[in-house]
Amino acid sequence: MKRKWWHDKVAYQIYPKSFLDSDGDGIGDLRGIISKLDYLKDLGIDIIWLSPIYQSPFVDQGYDISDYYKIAEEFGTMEEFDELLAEAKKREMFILMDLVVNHCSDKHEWFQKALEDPEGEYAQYFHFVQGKDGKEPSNYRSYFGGSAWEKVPGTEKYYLHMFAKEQPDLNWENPKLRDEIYKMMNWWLDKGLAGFRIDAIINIKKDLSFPSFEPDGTDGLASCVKMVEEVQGVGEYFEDMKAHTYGKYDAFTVAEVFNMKQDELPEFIGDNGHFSTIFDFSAHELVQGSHGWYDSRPFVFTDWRDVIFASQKEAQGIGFKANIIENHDEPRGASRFLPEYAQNETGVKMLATTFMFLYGIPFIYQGQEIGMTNCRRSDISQYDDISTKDQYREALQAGCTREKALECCYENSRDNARTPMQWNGGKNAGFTSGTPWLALNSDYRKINVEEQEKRDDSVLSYYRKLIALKKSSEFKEVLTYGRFVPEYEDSDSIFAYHRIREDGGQNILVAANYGKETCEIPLKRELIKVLISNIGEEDVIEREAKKSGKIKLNSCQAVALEIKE
Ligand code: TEU
Repeated sequence: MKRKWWHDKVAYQIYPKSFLDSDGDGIGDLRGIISKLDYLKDLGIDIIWLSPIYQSPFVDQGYDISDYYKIAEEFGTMEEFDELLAEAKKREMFILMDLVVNHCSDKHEWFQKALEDPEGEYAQYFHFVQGKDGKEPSNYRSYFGGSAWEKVPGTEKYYLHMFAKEQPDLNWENPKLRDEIYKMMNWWLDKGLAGFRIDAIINIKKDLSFPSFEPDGTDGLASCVKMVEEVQGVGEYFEDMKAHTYGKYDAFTVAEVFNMKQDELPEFIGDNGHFSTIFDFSAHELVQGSHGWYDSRPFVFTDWRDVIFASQKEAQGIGFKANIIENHDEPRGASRFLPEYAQNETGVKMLATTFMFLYGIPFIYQGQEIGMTNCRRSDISQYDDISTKDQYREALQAGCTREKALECCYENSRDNARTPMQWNGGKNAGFTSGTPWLALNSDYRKINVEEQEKRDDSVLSYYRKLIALKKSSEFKEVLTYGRFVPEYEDSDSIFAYHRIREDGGQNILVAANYGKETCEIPLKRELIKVLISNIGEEDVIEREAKKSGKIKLNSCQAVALEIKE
């Protein structure tokens, strides 16, 4: 495997709308981000991914772009963006923008022109398709519910939108459209962007015959995902895009890829893959219900461990995956992946330990570093997210009570991750001096950055230690390139693995006890050093372990040990 500049980096996702508001309009902004670069540097962050900051009507919170060359007024100006790039560069940090090119906004000039002349040039930028027998061309359900087809006014045609109807899908079959996209990408790369996080990219390839599928719900529709799963040839688009854009730069790309076909991983993230890396969603897919949030599968520790281990082994020797606990589409990991008895600082640190040393590039989502949690709402009107509203409706239609439907939102809503960042225990958690666009999680008086800055035993301090260890000159090599080897798999409460240097130089054992009871694990090799523990003093643990040849792990304890090879 070729070594790349980004292999040993730690990344952080900013959701700009909820990060920090500098001008009191209740919406986070670029100036807020600039003012926190030192905070992120101090945490140990190298790469920052900004969720979309382009001009947008915000129907899907910026994932509906109406001008790819403009910064949303809410967030600031292009001058401020340039300042952000320059300030990041000064600190040797890298900025990624979100590239959303499966679709744009219905307010984008291209779509407006297409509506004006549905037979004209710009209609070819989209999928304007003749209806069948006065109905939609096929029975696709969009990701956000309802048909994926919307009538083009004044015609018998429909346009395709796999997400909201305000997010028309772009027609990648059209070389003119592709050229426009490539021109735009290069324009941003030339500005000094380090690369892109690439949104919903597997969706760009369509089967232009748009076949209908067997309905999979009571609405008589079939998920549009079926078409994505069946269609072949998306890789040709990726190669074309890469050759015309980021392939010419030393750029970093992290793609959001669901529904990859079997055995395609080398094509995606191998040495000459389409992308630098793709997110590992295996833990998130594990709990997904077959219909929606109301039939989500319960979280089972051993299944979770199994899918992560499988994913780690799959990537090894091929390329790097981007590891996540949460993002702006997922609930908080502190609420999802921890049993109730572990939903506290100790448990959150355990989860962080498990995550940080996995093989791959860790992506931390804003607020994860202080252990932010899911947020309870008492009525659906308190949610903003388009997908949450749809899933709530779905749950009611499937016969759930209002309480049960709300519980599903508490457990799954994308708004869980989108509540404002908790900077301090004061008014609006220091996020804004105005009215926040989305209500805060009421736990901010307890969980916030300022309080955790003061404590050496806080989640934040612990994250700093983990990252520093991962990047330390002594352990960087093993924790970046070391082989991943699962350990103690026969236990149903231990999450443990080794990272072993290929040259035999070092062996790190990471072990965490997710169970309720204390347990002891026999050390199969001689202990050299306890590198970190979320409970107790490292040197005390080390002394005891050296004496007994065992490591005692309390409930929710996690350690990283250096052992003899
Ligand atoms: O998400 C793509 C996607 O497939 C989502 O539908 C995902 O499965 C879902 O949000 C999980 O709850 C991306 C963005 O990350 C998301 O925020 C956007 O809404 C979506 O694309 C459309 O741009």
